Parts: sequence; C-alpha cells; structure tokens
Amino acid sequence: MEFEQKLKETAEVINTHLDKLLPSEDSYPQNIYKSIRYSIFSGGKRLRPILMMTACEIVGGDINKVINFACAIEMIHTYSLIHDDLPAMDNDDYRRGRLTNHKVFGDATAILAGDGLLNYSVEVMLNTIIDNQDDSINYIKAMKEIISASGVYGMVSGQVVDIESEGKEINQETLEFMHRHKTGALITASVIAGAIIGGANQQQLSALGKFADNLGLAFQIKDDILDIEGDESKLGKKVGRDQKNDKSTFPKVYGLEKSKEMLKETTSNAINSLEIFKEENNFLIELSNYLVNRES
Ligand code: GRG
Repeated sequence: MEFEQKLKETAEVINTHLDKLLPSEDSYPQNIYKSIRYSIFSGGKRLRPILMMTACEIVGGDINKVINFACAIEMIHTYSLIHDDLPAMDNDDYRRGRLTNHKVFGDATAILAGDGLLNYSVEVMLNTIIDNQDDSINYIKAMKEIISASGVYGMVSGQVVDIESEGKEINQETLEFMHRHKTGALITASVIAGAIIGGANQQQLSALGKFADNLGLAFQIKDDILDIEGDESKLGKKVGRDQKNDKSTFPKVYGLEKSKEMLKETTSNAINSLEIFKEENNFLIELSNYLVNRES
C-alpha cells in the first residue's frame, strides 16, 4: 500500500476507535464531553498512535492488541495541547485550524477536559489490562513507559523548563533537556510501548529507542522551524509565536541554518537506527521523511 494511503487509513482506524472509547456528547454533564470531543476530533495527525501501532507491527505483533493504548496516548497528547494553549501557559487562540478549547468552552472547562482526558487514558489502559490478563505484564510495562513519559520525569518537566526559560538565554544542554522531555518523551514512549506490546526483544527495543529519540528531536526542530517559515493556513495556527513569547527554540540557540542541518542529521540518525528491521522498516523510514518535510 502507498505510504500516504496507509497513513490515512491508520488515522481513520484510530479516529473510529477513539469515537467508540470516548463517552458520547449526550452523556451528562454534556459540556465536558463536548469539550473533550471538540479537541480530540479536530484533525490531529495521530502521529503518536501511528508510531505505536507501527512499532508493534515491525516487531511482529498484532496491531489489534495495541489500539486501545494507541488511543490512550492520543488522549494524553490532546490533554497536553489543551493545557498548553491556556492563558496561564502559551495563551494561544488557535490550534489545528480551530479556536482553542478554552476560547470555546472557557478556561475552567478546558482545564477539566484536559484532566478528564488524562484520567480517561489511564482507565482505558487499565481496562485493557483487566480484559487481557494473559498479556498483562507487557501491558503493565507499556503503561509504565507512557505514564512516566507524561509525568514529572517527562513531559511535565519539559513544560516547566519551557515556561521558566521564556525571555532568558539558555544553553544547549537546557534546550535539549527541555525538548527531549516536553516533546521527545511521549514520542519515545509511543514507540517503546508499541514494541513492548508487540513482544519485542532487547535488540529491537534498543534500536527502536534510538530511532524514537532521534525522531522526537527532529520533530521538535521541525516544529521550531515551522514557527518561523511555516504557512499559517496549512499549520492551522499563527506563526511567529515563539519569537513573540521569547521562547527558547533551536533556531534561537543555534540559528536557522544550523537548525536545518541538525534536522537532517537527527532524521538520518533515526533512519539508520532501523537497519536491523530490513525491509519491514519501510513505513517508518517514509514516516520520518514525511515528518521532516511536513507543512503542518
Ligand atoms: C501541559 C504538561 C503539559 C505539557 C504540554 C505538548 C506540549 C507540552 C506542548 C505543546 C507545545 C508544542 C507546540 C510543542 C511542539 C511539539 C508538539 C507537541 C507539537 C504538536 O504535536 P503534533 O504536531 O500535533 O503531533 P497534532 O495537532 O498533529 O496532534
């Protein structure tokens, strides 16, 4: 199957499953479910669930076993975006081409929608473990990766450093810490969790870990470049926000040209880590190239 077709079809599978898992908008109190569904179904790329399902597949696992966890990680990612957009954080009005959650539902509901999504993701993972007790150890290990990457050892710490770094000159180590935690940790957890559920061996886990670490960094460098050179109509949000908020980014610390070189280097490091998988790695290679060239 063509790469773009597989990407689209996988995203559709994830959307259908998310729709099944999430409470309906008619549930009481309606507003919180409307707010959750507004952000979940607003056209995200579904990168993290796609990575999880592909990692499971590449090690010979069954993607049906990973779909609940894939949806859970998208719930965590969406919670992080809702909270990141709040006035107390990045104060953004647009996300994925639509008004941000708090602009539509108000700050309190947006905070609660994020909290609700985070909790719901845990419930989905725990239900999967309860329903699949024969595979429970792999599911528990995968869940630990995901929860740890989302919390203070991962995304939360990265976000703290991001906020504390606003308006300051930071060094390269701090920049790397920030992005490896804020963006990279959840991307790595997606890949590792998928591989664990798929039954990966140590050699496969180590190769996929290196792939994901590099891909996460490349993804963030590209995000920083898009904030300078991107097209607002394709991005679905305003560009120049990083400069306006005096954010610490790769172009700010290294300059735009060097950042572009680093993007190429980290992407080829990611691709080179996949050598042990032979031709089964084609989709991940194409996905890496797609992310480097993405416009949104
Ligand atoms: C609130 C604890 C907490 C953390 C927020 C994710 C995050 C941390 C902040 C988002 C800020 C940001 C734009 C980071 C750059 C990388 C990133 C996560 C981009 C958005 O992810 P995509 O491109 O989004 O996968 P879609 O919309 O496609 O899902």
